[in-house]
Amino acid sequence: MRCNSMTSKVTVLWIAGLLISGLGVSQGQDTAQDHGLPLPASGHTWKLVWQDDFSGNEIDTAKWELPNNERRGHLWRADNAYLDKAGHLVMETSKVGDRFASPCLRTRGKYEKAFGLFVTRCRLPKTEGHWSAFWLYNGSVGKVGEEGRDGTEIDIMEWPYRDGRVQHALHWDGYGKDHKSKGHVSKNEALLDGKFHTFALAWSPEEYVFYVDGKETWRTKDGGVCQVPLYIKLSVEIGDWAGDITKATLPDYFVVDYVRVYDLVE
Ligand SMILES: [Ca+2]
Repeated sequence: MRCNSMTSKVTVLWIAGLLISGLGVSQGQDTAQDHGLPLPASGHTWKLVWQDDFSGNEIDTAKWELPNNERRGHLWRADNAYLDKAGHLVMETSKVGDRFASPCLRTRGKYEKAFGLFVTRCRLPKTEGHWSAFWLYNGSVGKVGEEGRDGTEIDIMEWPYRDGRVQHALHWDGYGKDHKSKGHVSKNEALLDGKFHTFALAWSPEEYVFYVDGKETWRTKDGGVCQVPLYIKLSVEIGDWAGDITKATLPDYFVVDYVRVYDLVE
């Protein structure tokens, strides 16, 4: 299947190349942006330092912790996450008994890092009532003072809408009376095509830059920029922000091809 698909793709590219070669358009260049990576600063490259491509038979618990707990009126349930044995993590939202359940994966205590390029390639869920997220967090977000420098929740991708809008957000100084946040919503109707897309954050000591499919969507220094390590989270939340889960067509799936972390090196 894959070979046939590749063959036909090559054939299409070859024919397309014949058709437009007279216009001087080059074909087949494999650039960083094809993989959803923003271009590094001149003279630098992105060095891969951590990844999970979900190619095994079971979720690698040396990398990920999967909680089983109550979560805002629904369940975070480890059994709702599994590998499809075709290289993808499947995060399923479903009804289990009389409860709605979804999964969360986090690298807490296993991999925590400050700064770098954090990327996921994933296929977004379709039905209402739940939202997928790719984010960075640790308990230091609760420290009040120092703005977000001593801990910031960084939401690289949140998908509560079903019209192509995607949110990036920052939260710091806890979640009580001192809570502060900034966010940015961009719209890209291509995200509704049911295919895989990439979401990335380039986090340096000076700023955050967010990307959707390799294109910059938000650049900010809000909160003073977090200076401490955070762990990675992939999660599905159930709640009204995304609509009414009782009207959802379940199960629905958030499918993740990979998570990769890069350092910017000379
Ligand atoms: Ca703080």
